[in-house]
Amino acid sequence: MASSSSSSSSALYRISNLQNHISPLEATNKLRSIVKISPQVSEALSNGRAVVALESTIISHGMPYPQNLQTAKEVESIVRENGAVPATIAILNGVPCIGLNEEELERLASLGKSVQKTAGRDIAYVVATRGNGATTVSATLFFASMVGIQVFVTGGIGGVHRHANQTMDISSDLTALGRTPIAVISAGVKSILDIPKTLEYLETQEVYVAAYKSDEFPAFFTEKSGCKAPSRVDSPEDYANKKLNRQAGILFAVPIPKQHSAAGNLIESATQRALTEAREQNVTGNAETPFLLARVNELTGGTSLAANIALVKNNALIGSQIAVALSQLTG
Ligand code: PSU
Ligand code: MN
Repeated sequence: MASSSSSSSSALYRISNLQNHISPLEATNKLRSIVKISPQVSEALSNGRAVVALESTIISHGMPYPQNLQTAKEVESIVRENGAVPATIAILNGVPCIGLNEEELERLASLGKSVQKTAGRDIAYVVATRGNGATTVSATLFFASMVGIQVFVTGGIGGVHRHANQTMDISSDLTALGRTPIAVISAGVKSILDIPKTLEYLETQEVYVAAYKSDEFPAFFTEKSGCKAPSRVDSPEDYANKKLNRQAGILFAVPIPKQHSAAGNLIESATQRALTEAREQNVTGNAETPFLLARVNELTGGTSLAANIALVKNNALIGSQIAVALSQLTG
């Protein structure tokens, strides 16, 4: 009893040290001093080689074990095959890690949802309590930008939830994108979210949004969302050139490969059902996205997971090409 209360008060002390009683700049420097960068990522960054950041919530909360581990490894291989260095980001025993080794990746994947889903606002808590944290897009952006990574690949970003006018549920991914000059490669935004409102919010946050080889913004499982993309890019080099002129966040939306978009309608109807169930079971807040992803996968008999894996790998391919094109322009 005594030891647990003293450990929780020392955890609180560490949080206040990280967050409240020192300036934001000091807090960032403190975090910087405890971040562990893998030797490969560190070497690439100091030599101006292409590095691609990868988030870890998609591993712990976005996919079941062992497909999550398999996908994480394959995504890293695709990045390497295309001339860039992968940097999967997570917090392990309170240490923010930029670049995981095989054992660390395995640990994260097998711990699954028992790892804390860590958005930007949760970083200090997870570090101070020496927890394991899987970083969402917002937290991954924070660490990637801290070490100077310019490109970040994921599956789908968080956005404005349906019924946000009642719940106010708007992912911090969007505000993080607005202030972090990193290119995020995603397959657009899932239809579990309100796509038109998400695009409006991205505009408010001054995020540059482009679709790859398409005039329409993609909806993750399907190539089209019914929303026009704010702009269009037709090659990684074209994109790299545009990126150089920007100081705010960038969302680069790559449509799912054709052969995997066929199941789009099936997945859409499962999504509608899962959304109704979430309402009925009162699933809200940061539990909503993982609930919907898992339920849609069950309802589609694994079809949505296969499509999810395919699009993440495709994003890794395009993202690596962008990272290489960028490093050639700047390096
Ligand atoms: N969308 C997906 N798969 C995911 C996520 C979103 O298709 O794994 C994860 C990402 O890590 C994203 C986070 O940053 O969910 C957003 O969560 P929230 O909606 O609670 O902000
Ligand atoms: Mn939310």
